Amino acid sequence: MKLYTGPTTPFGRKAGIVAREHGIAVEEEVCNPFESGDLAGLNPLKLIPVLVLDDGAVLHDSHLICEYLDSIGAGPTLYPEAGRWLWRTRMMVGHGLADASVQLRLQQVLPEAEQSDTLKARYQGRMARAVAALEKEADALTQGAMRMVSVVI
Ligand SMILES: N[C@@H](CCC(=O)N[C@@H](CS)C(=O)NCC(=O)O)C(=O)O
Repeated sequence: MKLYTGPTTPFGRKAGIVAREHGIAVEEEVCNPFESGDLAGLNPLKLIPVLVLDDGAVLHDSHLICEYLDSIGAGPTLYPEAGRWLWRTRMMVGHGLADASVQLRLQQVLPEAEQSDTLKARYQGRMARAVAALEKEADALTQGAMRMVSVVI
């Protein structure tokens, strides 16, 4: 199977980690979502990561890709039942942190006249609150069996 990903995407990185944790061979195809026209044919949202299975089926969004890889992987699941609503909520804080950092960077690379100070401040505030919240619980979240929350943060 082939994972369309990029050198700086936190979402593609997450999918690659899950594949490696489970010993699943995945060919990585580096793709720039801002340039590659082919990507829209695989994912109408034109976002990476995208996973193309050996039978040609296409999965997109890192949440779905990670759960799929976990479901076919060998070894312990990264989605254990114990405490799942709590740790999955914290995982979403980590995901939102990554998303805000991507959005902030997208603002910063726009021509200056097109950048929004309001949006940049909103993303920076979200990131600061997410880091502070995760920092408080970092030890508890990363102790014991490896779970997706550790992969994300
Ligand atoms: N919810 C999606 C987010 C994917 C996403 O935002 N990917 C970024 C790269 S980090 C992208 O492809 N951006 C292209 C764009 O914004 O046009 C996921 O978790 O896979």
